[in-house]
Amino acid sequence: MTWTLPAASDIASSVDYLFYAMLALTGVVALAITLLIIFFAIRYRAGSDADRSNVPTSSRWLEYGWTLTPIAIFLGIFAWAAVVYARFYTGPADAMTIFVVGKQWMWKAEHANGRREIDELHLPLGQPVRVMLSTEDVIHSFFVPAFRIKQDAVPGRYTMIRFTPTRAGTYWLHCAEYCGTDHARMGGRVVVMAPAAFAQWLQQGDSSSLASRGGELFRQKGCSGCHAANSTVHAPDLAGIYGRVVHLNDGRTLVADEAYLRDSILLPKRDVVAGYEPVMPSFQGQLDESELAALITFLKETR
Ligand code: HEC
Ligand SMILES: [Cu+2]
Repeated sequence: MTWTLPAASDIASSVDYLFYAMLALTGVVALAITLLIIFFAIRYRAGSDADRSNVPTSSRWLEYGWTLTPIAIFLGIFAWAAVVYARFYTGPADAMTIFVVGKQWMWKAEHANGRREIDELHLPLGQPVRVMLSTEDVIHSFFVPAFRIKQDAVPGRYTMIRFTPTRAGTYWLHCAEYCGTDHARMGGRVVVMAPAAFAQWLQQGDSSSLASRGGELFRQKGCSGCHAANSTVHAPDLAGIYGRVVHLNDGRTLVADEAYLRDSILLPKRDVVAGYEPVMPSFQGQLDESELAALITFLKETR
């Protein structure tokens, strides 16, 4: 039996070190203040014979000390925490992307090969993972305590969190954002399996892959009518779009990631590519989260 949670991801112990360091620091400060209060209360109680003459009215060095020391400590904690925080969002490029959708009151996950699951998330041990989060209704928060990760799913956009599971086992998955009546029951489990067992698990079910479904949608929804090389409409070539640096009409430059591709499809007027007319229609309301994930995976894989 342990009184701590297992540390089951690559970032878990760095979060723990930070947490225990802050706990120790605030504990020491609280203890010191408490002891001083008790000491002064006894020493300067009414009627004590403590020396009250020649009280100093100012001390420059004391003031420097109690101003600069906390500043140094707080900035140090800030820098430390920022380094840990950045690890949630940066990582190896070969990470496996999983689309997870929050919905009152469940988590729906979809793997690249099309395998879907609800309130369960199977992951291979040691494989870097990127979870692309979205929601069909209100804000939810994807929380796996054993991994020390928590990330909000926000309406109308993708949010992302990355980690590598480092311990096989079954761990709790919760929703950590109050999201209505059954919020407390919204959750399930994350199952971290050996890579071979995971590969076997992934093959069960006969769904077609996200990329191939996306390719079909690309034709069905009329995207190919404009974006195909032989189209009469002047539209950008989408081959190799993912990760490309895109220059926009208004002078901004950004890198095409999932969030950008999503916005390009749902809010095409927002980021108009330089040199093109804003003629692309919005597909808001015509694609559900699963279809969007399929289209985006297809676009990621077109070369
Ligand atoms: C009526 C023609 C038309 C249709 C239909 C259309 N697009 Fe577009 N698309 C454009 C044009 C023109 C642009 C460039 C201007 C802009 O950014 O809005 C563009 C831009 C994009 C971009 C950004 C490209 C870049 O280089 O950054 C993506 C991604 C995209 N479209 C995907 C799609 C998808 C997916 C569909 C189908 C769901 C689709 N488009 C349907 C005309 C179209
Ligand atoms: Cu929720």
